Amino acid sequence: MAVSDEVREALDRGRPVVALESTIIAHGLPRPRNLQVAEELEELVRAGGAVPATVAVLDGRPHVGLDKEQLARVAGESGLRKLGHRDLAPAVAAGASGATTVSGTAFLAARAGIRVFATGGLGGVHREWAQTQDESADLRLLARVRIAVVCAGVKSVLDVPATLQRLETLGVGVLGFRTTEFPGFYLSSSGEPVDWTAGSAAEVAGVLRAQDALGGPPSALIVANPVPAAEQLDPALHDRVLAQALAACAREGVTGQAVTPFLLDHLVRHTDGASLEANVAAVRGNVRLAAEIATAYAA
Ligand code: PSU
Ligand code: MN
Repeated sequence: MAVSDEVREALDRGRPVVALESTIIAHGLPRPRNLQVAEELEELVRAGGAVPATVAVLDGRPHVGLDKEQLARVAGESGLRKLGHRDLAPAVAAGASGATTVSGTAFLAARAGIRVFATGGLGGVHREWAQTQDESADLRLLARVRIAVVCAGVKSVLDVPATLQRLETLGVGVLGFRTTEFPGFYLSSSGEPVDWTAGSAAEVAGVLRAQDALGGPPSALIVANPVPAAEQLDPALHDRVLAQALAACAREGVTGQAVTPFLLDHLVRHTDGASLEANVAAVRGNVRLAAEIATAYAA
């Protein structure tokens, strides 16, 4: 695993580091906007006083912390694979390149010693699970690594109550950030309650320290941070277009890894880009908060 010099030095000195995933860049956002967003997210981490560590696999080598050229490859290279945790070994052995999902990123970042990770929305239990058994590998992996994942909930294309239930079963903690309701990714709320709420980054850092002190088998902490109400997608538009997207997915027989990118892309195209703006707004907020949490934790 190649940990960049800057990230290595920060970790060695106990300075704050925030891991960022690359699937959202390579497969979740349209080009060329994706590269701008990738660069902006790294800048936001720096502005928050932390070091960004974007994670990806390049030519069979897992990287934690990318330079400008490597980031541009992730955003622009065609044929880049989508790598969950289980895909890492085959990709390394084959010398392949790919963007890492939440599960791939959380695994590599935790191995490097990073405690805080920011993304858009987690994967989870898909609607129609009873027929397809499609549950993102994100959930099980997060039950096994000690990392805080700052996200805007799980993507609203999923079955949110079922996903929350699975997180409970798997023993993954969920903390609402200044909210008592689980966020809805493009929407500020999913309408589902959360059991725990934190009011500040310092409070979240306190939970991380408590996890460290308790020890035992590691598990993640989901820090659920809503997109600001002013920047959310119009809920009526969201519900209407999502229903169409799910129908199109079923009609075109899209399955497996392709489902999430298909749905996200459908939403972007059929909301005139409004879902893209809500998605980017959510990720920005998560990255800012992650930098604050990493800073409070390092203090
Ligand atoms: N959040 C976004 N856009 C994305 C994803 C999350 O805003 O593209 C990605 C993440 O990498 C997540 C993955 O891990 O989608 C889940 O894919 P699947 O449902 O196939 O496990
Ligand atoms: Mn899946």
